[in-house]
Amino acid sequence: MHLLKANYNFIDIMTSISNLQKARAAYQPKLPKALQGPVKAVEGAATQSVGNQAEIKDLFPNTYGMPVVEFEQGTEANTASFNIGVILSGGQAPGGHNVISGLFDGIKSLNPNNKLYGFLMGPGGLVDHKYIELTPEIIDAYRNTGGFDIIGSGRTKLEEVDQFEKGIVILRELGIKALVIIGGDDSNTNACVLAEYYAAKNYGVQVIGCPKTIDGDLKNEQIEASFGFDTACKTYSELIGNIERDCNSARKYWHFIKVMGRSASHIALECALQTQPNICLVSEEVEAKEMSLDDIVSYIAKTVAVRAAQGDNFGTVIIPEGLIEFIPAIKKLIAELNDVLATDEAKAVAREDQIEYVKAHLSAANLATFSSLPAGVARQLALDRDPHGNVQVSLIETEKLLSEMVGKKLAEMKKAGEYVGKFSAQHHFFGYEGRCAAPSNFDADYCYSLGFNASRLVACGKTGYMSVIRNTTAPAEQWIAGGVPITMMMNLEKRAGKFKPVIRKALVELDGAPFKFFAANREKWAVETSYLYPGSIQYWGPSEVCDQTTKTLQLEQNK
Ligand code: FBP
Repeated sequence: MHLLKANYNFIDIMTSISNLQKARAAYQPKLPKALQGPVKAVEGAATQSVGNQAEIKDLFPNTYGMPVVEFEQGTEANTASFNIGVILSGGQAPGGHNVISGLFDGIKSLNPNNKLYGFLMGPGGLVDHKYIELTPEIIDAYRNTGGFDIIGSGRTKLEEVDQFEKGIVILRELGIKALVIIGGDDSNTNACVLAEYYAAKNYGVQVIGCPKTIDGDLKNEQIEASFGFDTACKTYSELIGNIERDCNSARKYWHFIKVMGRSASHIALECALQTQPNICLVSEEVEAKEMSLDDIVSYIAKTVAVRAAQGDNFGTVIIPEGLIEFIPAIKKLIAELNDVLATDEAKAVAREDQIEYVKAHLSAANLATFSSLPAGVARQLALDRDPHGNVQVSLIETEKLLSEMVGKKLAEMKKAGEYVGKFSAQHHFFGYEGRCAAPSNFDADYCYSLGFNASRLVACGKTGYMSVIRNTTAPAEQWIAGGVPITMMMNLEKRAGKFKPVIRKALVELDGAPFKFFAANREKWAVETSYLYPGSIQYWGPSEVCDQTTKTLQLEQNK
């Protein structure tokens, strides 16, 4: 089997694999009927961006307004041979290997001489010319497995002309006709910029995106779900269910469980729907209700007190990773910090002096918020950003911050005679545990279809498109395959102090069916112990167990 070594060399070594892996390797992912043979591309009407139409049109003159494409069964299959490059970008998400194996099988079915090259460790591999050819042997070793280790991933932001020009050198050298970028909203925004640049320069290289992220926030009218969300949520929900059972057995701890999702609370909400905890915070609601940190703490403390009054000194709280950024006062602070940190003067300040620099440049109101935060949290907000400028919320221990504050609030309530009970907390953070899990049947099929479909978008000459599979609560045979222009998903947003074209992130909609279902049940779940134990992902067995989609998707599609 081929493994990626730390020095990025691929070597042949026979390693043993688990029995489950062996059995799973034989799984043949399902494809929509339209992709099972030759395809015909049916084009819809011209499209528009979701916002700032005039500005996005000006910025993307060559890739704006293109039609949505849907594939139907066609008659012609073979094409002249071509080569493809593929990049895995950003955080890992279950099913990435299946996107690549679907892409591989897709191009081979068009012409067996077609080749697939994988750029190593993310977009940086394209710029630095680090790649491997993905052979049938390598592909077979990674079918239906979790992880991105087939070629590795990275967060290099592709945005400079110099990077695009370095990229075209290696793309030409390898005879690559199209580049497939598998990534989240930021990476697909960059894919769109790259597609526009190569189109403007007439370089003859197409760029296609694939919607990835466990966070579930790359979705819209055309994209029903980003891949990996299904498996990651099922993995976290299994663990949360196990904790709930332990909690209900020992009856002595409150478990504070933070789950990933940098910005949107889709993961927290889906896990709540699967496990019915006592409390689940939803960042989007915190923002809409303009709740302060103290409001959130009081809300949790009151529930603890109500349960304690009935003799239940235990419970579970799910906390979305991005919560802190949605508390209005902190959101305002982060917006100003972004502007303060964006100047050349700020960039030149030595790291050890940055906190003082920031404090000296904040407005009085934001300085007060900044100073009220625990030092570690303030530091994370002010200093550590990823290459896309995002606050690294996975490093902020919100679960501990909240439980400490709840403990203090309960002590005050005890003094005031408003609480009688014991409060002892345990903390968990589920993020990395789920990002490389072996894909569920849904993600295995969905990802394979997304990759296979990308090969058809390339074959029909598309660039600046996202590979899209719809109707996903129906059996895979009935899924609808096609492509959507990435410009259609864009609007202007402020990033690092400047307005930039970006794909609009999908946050939890408070008037959407998943949140409404949760809101209608949460009071009961808070007081009663209504835990649900979803158990581990099953690959074989009754279809209602193995092929179930997320509750979010079911509720959104009214199933
Ligand atoms: P993507 O948006 O790139 O898919 O990554 C999502 C995510 O897993 C978030 O949930 C989390 O906040 C972040 O990545 C962690 O980043 P890192 O992998 O760099 O620690």
